[in-house]
Amino acid sequence: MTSITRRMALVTTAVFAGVLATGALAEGLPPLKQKATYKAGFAQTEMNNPWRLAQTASMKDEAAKLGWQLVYTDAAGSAAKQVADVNSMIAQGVDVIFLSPREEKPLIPAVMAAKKAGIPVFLIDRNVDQSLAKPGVDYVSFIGSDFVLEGKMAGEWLVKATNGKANILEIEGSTGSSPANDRKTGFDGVIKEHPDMKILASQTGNFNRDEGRKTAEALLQAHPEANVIYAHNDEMAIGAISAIEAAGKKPGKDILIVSIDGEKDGLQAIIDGKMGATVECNPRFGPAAFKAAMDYAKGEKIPPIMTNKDNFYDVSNAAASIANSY
Ligand code: GYE
Repeated sequence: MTSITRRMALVTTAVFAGVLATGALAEGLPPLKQKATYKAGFAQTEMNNPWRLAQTASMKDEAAKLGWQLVYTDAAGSAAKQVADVNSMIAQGVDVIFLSPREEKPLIPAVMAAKKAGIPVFLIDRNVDQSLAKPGVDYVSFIGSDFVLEGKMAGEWLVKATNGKANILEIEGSTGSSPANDRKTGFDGVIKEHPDMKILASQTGNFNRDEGRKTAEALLQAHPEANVIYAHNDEMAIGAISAIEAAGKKPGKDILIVSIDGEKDGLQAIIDGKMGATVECNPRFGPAAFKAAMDYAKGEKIPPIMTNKDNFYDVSNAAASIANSY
């Protein structure tokens, strides 16, 4: 190394260290200054189920605990409204945005607009299409569950519970959302490896109890040979239980049910023998989300993907876990 290149290397290191100190990382992520308190935005997708209520409560509680101002919006199930909500947060000059993108593609412009406005974004719980907006580049990080793994765990439980023989109806989450896409990928991948397990039909129930009930009702009528329902969340599984009972069949006996979330009603259905198992998906994001933002402001390197560890519930632990559920 000549003395000039050595000096250039030193300068580069110093500049890099300087950038880190203000909280911006490589590749053009907006910085976050270290301050005593912040104005943060939280753009929620909808508030129509216990999972969402628990998530919002966790975010609001953590903001209050830290003394941060929270600009909270509820997109009421509309991706277009959620884009407008993020744009309004940008206009209000929030320091940082926590976003649960309702769907993978329609929220890309919102992520890009925040980046352009110099506001760091943390995606919590749901992701966007990572070929169009990249963690660590366009947004700081995705914090949430591994949805492919959740689907895989549900599938593996079902293989054991049915000895690899099943006629399955799949009730999908909201179309275009990352948990619906990935929970399908993970589950269907396991089922494909078992020639005596068939997915007879797969249709959305929009992560919603009543829509799940209606979808289950239609699918049960069309496929009387079905003996399993895999629902992408507990709310739709509970809806499916009503549909099964209305059809004069016994949930948990005539039709086995497996789902995802671990909400109180889901665990109760396991205790009651109506549901076989549910994979946990933890909605309590507050502590991890706000800590990630503060670490980012300190200049710490934030992993582009931070995966929550999820539990698994069946008859062996549902009763012991219900008190801590939501
Ligand atoms: O499973 C469901 C909710 O995005 C992971 O959305 C979340 C899912 C959760 O409405 O109940």
